[in-house]
Amino acid sequence: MRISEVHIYQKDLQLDQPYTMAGTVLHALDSTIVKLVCDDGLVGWGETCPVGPTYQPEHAAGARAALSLLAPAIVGKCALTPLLVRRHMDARLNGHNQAKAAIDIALMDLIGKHHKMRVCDLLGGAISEAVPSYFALGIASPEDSAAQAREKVGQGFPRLQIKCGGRAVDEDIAVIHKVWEAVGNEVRLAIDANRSLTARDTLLLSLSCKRIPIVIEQPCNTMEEIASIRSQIHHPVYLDENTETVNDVLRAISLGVCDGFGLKLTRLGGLNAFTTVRDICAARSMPHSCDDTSGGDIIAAACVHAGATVDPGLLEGVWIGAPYYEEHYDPENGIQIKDGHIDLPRAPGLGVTPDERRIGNLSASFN
Ligand code: 0XW
Ligand code: MG
Repeated sequence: MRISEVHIYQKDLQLDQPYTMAGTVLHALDSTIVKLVCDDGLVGWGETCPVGPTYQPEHAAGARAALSLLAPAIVGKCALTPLLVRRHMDARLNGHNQAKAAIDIALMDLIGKHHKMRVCDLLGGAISEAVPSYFALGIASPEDSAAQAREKVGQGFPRLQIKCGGRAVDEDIAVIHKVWEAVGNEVRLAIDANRSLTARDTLLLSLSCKRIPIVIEQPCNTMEEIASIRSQIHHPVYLDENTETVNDVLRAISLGVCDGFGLKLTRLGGLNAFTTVRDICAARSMPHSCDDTSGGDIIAAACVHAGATVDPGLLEGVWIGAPYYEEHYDPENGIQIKDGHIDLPRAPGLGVTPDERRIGNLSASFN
């Protein structure tokens, strides 16, 4: 079963309301969709969608440029051997995990369809048929954050992530107290500074919120800054943006820099790299999420399949973009959150079938 065609699409996903993180306001997301066609007619889908150009080093147009370089290296290769395809891609282009991930995901979709197995089963087997999700509250005032937190608890989310940073740390501290007053122990809480706090402000925040059970996600820009204050922080610390490779995860665990991770499938290189990290985390009992930076039904399905294979005691949830925009590529089996949880798709492969009228503009094709 050889790859005979590679098609790359660009899709703008319009957000229902601005998505805010420290120092960033986004109104739309630029997603890249990959369609692989094999010589037997089977089709596999992949997707990669950064959350704006400043969240991590890769950006959307860069992913498409990288994919255009990679596509000729994979045409004619066997779709059933993703490790070998990965080696062909690495021989053509160093790094660019985010682009390679879209191909890796499309291959797993193809392999699942070929064997009539779901992707979760190819990754070792689903532990349950639904995974917990979590909601990210954007940067807002204490009152608005508390009101939205109540609303999301009412919708059944078992975990909330509160964005902070990019403003006076006093405001972040006020938000955390107000949200805690509003929801208390009804929901698990994390705060996420998306690299924006100084070590000083991280310490002030942790001290001022000492009695509130929060996880502090990616407070500072570098692993070194976090390591320097780690022993003085009163809360569990998770890394997110600093885990760009499998080796970063190994380094963070071996240096004792963190207590868990916010993991992104495409940043690590796709489903196969994620399962490596999943198993490393399990070996050290490290909790983690199973997210991606953003995107539509294809990447959401990949995250749900991967998340379903994680030890539930370690899974911090599967974040998907669906609550922030209404569009679905697959009008019938689009990935959605119900009662704070996401059902695993039932069909083989990823279990989503994009309507090609909904996946944006063709940007390049190779055969
Ligand atoms: C909440 N997320 C999973 C979605 C956005 O991409 C940011 C990200 C995070 O945790 O940083
Ligand atoms: Mg994060």
